Amino acid sequence: SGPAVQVELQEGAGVAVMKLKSPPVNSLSLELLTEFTISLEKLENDKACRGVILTSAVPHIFSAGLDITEMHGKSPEHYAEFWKAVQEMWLKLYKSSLGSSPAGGCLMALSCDYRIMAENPKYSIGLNETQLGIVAPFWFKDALVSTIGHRAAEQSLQLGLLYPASDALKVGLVDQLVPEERLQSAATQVMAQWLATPDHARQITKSMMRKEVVDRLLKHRDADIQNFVQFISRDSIQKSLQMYIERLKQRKT
Ligand code: CO8
Repeated sequence: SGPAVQVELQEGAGVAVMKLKSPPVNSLSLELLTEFTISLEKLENDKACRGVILTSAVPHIFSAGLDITEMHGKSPEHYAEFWKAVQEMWLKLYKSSLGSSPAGGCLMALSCDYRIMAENPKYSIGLNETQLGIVAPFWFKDALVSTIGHRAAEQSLQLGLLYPASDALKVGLVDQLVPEERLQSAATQVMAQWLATPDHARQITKSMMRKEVVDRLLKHRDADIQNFVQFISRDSIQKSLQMYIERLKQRKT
């Protein structure tokens, strides 16, 4: 099937483009998460790379979020392993010293420095966990609050809102809307602006801004895994997920 994360490093510009390529919907499986984290780590250690643009190689979609099948009908050991990989990916991306400009998606997008979304009312972004009968963990919540503020986050999380592009811009969940065919060029433009700031000053500032949120997960990492495994293993939660998966399949005509 080939790599699910394509990486192209533009040496001259010092910018790498990472593309998720796991059709049909780039759902974040254990395998994809692991591959993503390793690829990002490589770029972090590459002196030639100063910024990352995160996007998708699958048309019309950035990512469907976590792979629901990794959270359904599996063993507690599997849930723990999966959740650890989700934490790992988030910590790597959220703390990344590299600048990033993704094109949509939410969990990963919230970890980036700047979000550009395709201007299409059919596309939406949000943390919709409650719609699945599950609860976004505190560090997802923290990242959302940091981005759109407490009041909007409260509403967004309780209702599990998926914002269409124009609403996402209004609430501040994304920074810019562009026609789909201009995503790449817009990302390159924004990246140039971010990279015009001296790296060390930008990196220290970013780390200062994000430190509290990162430290909170680092401090409670194991408890967070236990919590996830316990929660996701409940019969009632497994039933909710089962129903959601069935509804997804029925949606097809
Ligand atoms: N995981 C696994 N499989 C998925 C997912 C997913 N997230 N999303 C879609 N699929 C599957 C579909 O079931 C379908 O499978 P099949 O072909 O076997 O029927 C296939 O991918 C294609 O999907 P669609 O036909 O629906 O494709 P469309 O292009 O019509 O729509 C969408 C794409 C809009 C992305 C749509 O698939 C969708 O809405 N998916 C659900 C997205 C979602 O709700 N994600 C949230 C996941 S939960 C999460 O990320 C955070 C959990 C935090 C943990 C909480 C702690 C307890």
